[in-house]
Order: sequence, then structure tokens, then C-alpha cells
Amino acid sequence: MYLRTESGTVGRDKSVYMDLKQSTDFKKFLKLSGKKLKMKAVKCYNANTSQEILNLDEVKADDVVIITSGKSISPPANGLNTSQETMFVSVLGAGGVGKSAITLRFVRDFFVNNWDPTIEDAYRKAVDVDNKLCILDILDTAGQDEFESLRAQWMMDKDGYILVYSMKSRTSFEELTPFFKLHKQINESRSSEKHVPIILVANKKDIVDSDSKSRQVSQSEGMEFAAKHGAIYCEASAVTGENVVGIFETFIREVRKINLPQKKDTIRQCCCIL
Ligand SMILES: Nc1nc2c(ncn2[C@@H]2O[C@H](COP(=O)(O)OP(=O)(O)OP(=O)(O)O)[C@@H](O)[C@H]2O)c(=O)[nH]1
Ligand SMILES: [Mg+2]
Repeated sequence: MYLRTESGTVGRDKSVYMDLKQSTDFKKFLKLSGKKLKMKAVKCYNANTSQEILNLDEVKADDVVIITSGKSISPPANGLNTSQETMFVSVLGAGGVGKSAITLRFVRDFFVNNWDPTIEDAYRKAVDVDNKLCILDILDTAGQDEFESLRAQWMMDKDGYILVYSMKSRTSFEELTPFFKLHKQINESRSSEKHVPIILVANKKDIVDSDSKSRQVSQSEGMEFAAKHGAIYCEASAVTGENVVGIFETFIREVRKINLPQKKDTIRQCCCIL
């Protein structure tokens, strides 16, 4: 679950993750929440419904919970639930490029050193971007060839994609072309003809920065490739965390742009995060 204060002024993301399993009873949960948010935690509310939570059974793993030091939270004026912004993104690319490392750096803020090939992992994170909370539903996919048949399924019904390659592997860069082809097949036939943003991530920046000879794909090649496919180019490192939050924040902003009809003409402009 994700904890936040009513004003949402906690840390960079304005919400703090807490594993539900950490709390065995409600009292312990309040104590731990208070510790995490550095405040006295007395009451807690479901951020979506504004209903007070009195029992831990009422909380699901991906809920956002507002903690107060005793203050009650008023329900929305219209008496209805506030609609929660949720976005769905798939992280795609060849095996070993760092899809899981980037995802885990973002969701849990740690780096996984060992390569444990993924089959499929789903994560949820509440992110505050431009003072608006968004629940990001992230699908970390398998890069291994034997799972190729699942790619279309992973790309279906998503708000956009994060396509990853490693700057020290030319093959991983070349292996992204089929994903763009699939994207065209899937999304250009959509009746809504909605633009689906793609962030092209050139990963393992720490390695090529420390040893330029290890770089197999130049920055200009990456940028040209992104521009050709209408994607946003971003160089990142899951080790140092450089630009990792930026990838996901940019993704959220791009999806929001698309959902604003008056700004439609600006959505195909490309940019880079370096
Ligand atoms: N130096 C460095 N190593 C990285 C980086 N990102 C990932 N790695 C390492 O690269 C290896 C593969 O990373 P994963 O995140 O498991 O790769 P993946 O793309 O999820 O691979 P599959 O799940 O098999 O598709 C691991 O040993 C990571 O520690 C990075 O930015 N820099
Ligand atoms: Mg993986």
C-alpha cells in the first residue's frame, strides 16, 4: 500500500510504500505509518473513497492510504468517489538490457545486481507528478526469445510503452525494431486512433560513461531511431538511478497530454532526456 499525508508533502514522490505484511494489527500499522511519514498517525483513510479505515482487512496491497494525526477527511463534495488516474505501461526489450532493474529501481529504489530472467511481473506505484497522483500499473516483461509469442499480448490495451536497450549491446538495439512494428499493427488499427507514447531508454549509462569503448550504440543513433518512430529518447542507469524517475514521469506527462484534446497537435513532438 502507499501512505501519504493529507497534503501529500512526504518526500519526492509524496507517497511512501509499505508492505501490508509488515503490520500484524491495526495499532502496529498506525505506529509504523507514523514512523514512515515522520508524524503522529492517529487516523487513516482510503485516498480514493475518503472512507475511514478501521480495520486492516479493508486495505488492499495497491491502495493509497492517507494518514492524519487525528483530523477527519471530508468526502468529495458530490458524494461520489474521486476518479483515480491510472495508467498502464509495459516495459519491453531484449533479454538482459535492464528492464527489471529499471522497474525495481523506480518502484522499490534498489538495484538488482544479478540477472534473473523475468517471465512476467506486475507492479503498481502511486506517483505524484505535477501535484497530481497517478497510479502507474507497470508490466515488466520477458526479453528472452522463447517468450516472443507473448509480446502482442503484453502490448495490448496499454497507455504506452517503455522500450529498453543496452548501450553496450548493438544487438539489443536492433532487437527493438520488431516491437515498433508490433506497436504499429496493434495501435494504428485502434478505432480511437489514440497516440500511444513510447519512451526509448538507452540503459547502462554508468558502464558507457566509465568506459567509452564499451559503447556499441552512439547517442545520435539512439536519438535518430527514437525520432524516426516518434519516441522520446532517454539515457538511463539502473545502477546510479540516473533518469529512472524521469522516464516514468515523462511517460505520465505524455499520456496526460494525449488525454487533453486541445494539446493534440503537440503530442508527436519528440524530446530527449540525457
Ligand atoms: N551496470 C549496469 N548493469 C545493469 C543496469 N541495468 C541492469 N543491469 C544488469 O544487467 C543484468 C540484466 O538486468 P535485468 O534487469 O535482469 O534485465 P532484463 O531486461 O529484465 O532481462 P530479462 O528479464 O531476461 O528480459 C543484471 O545483472 C543487472 O544487474 C545498468 O543500468 N547498469
Ligand atoms: Mg527482467
